[in-house]
Amino acid sequence: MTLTEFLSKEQRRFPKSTGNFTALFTDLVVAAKIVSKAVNHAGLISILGATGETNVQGEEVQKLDEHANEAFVTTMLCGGHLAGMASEEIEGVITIPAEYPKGGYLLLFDPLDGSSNIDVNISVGTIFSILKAPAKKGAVVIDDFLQPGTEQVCAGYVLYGSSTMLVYTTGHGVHGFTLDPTIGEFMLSHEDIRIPSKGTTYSINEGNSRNWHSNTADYIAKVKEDGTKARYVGSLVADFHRNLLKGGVFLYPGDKENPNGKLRLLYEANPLAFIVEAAGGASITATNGHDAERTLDVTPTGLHQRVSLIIGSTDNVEEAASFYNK
Ligand code: P6P
Repeated sequence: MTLTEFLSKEQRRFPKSTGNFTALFTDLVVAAKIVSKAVNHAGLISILGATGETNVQGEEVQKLDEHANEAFVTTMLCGGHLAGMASEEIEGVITIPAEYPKGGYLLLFDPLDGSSNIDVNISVGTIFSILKAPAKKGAVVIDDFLQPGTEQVCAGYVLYGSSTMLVYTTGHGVHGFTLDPTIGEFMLSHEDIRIPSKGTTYSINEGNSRNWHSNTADYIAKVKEDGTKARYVGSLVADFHRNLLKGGVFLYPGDKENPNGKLRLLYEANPLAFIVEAAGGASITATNGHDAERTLDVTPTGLHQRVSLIIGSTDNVEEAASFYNK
């Protein structure tokens, strides 16, 4: 079954649906295919390497970052389904120009997460989140995007790896599609993904251990004692996807140097938390290094705010939470 057929089938489950979401998602898939082609050909069309500029995060912008951001912004701008967008690469909100119709959704995305891995051919990904736009006149403002993760209507990611996969949920199951480049269609390959309740893998950057709070250090000592395997790609979508399919827990906790960790709430933590809960898993955010809180319940205060993230199989996340709530 193609993704197009799957979307039509899903839409028929909701008789009152207008087709706007399906059309929006179809535009998103076009952007994903454009980025997939660029990522898979990067080495050949010499767009590898950095542009020499830095983005709003102060990170070196890779040419592919720019290309991916452009692909999503230009593909999504004129479809008439969005009231606005927010991208990791852009400081403020991306408003819809007057010449285009506006729609009722907000799209937030990290166009190419893990881009520092591009030049060494390690998997990278796009992460996206879709919210309902507040019913109001006039251009959207940052506050319109500051909705808790429970408000998401859709979340997903594209993994540009040995194959290109798109995984998404609208809260009714998590479904994975693999791109068949010979026909340019995403084909249903993983219907109704369920994350194992307990995994035997943990993912964390041990290089940060000198800055860990004692609760993180104690939890990691425990998982090591239990013989849990360490797997860390350093590319969020790749680490998350492996744990989603095989079970396990990923941690990017806050520490003494970076109290809120590194990952972004609105377009990294929230979409992945929405996906993992829809697949039967769990996601917490240990604010100020302890007091574990459900990621989706965090009240956002900024478009690019960082949060600590502990996400994956329910049993593993619950065990981690017990260390953070001590
Ligand atoms: P570190 C990549 O830059 C990224 O944003 C995520 O994809 C990844 O999980 C994390 O940062 C890796 O960070 O500090 O371990 O290199």
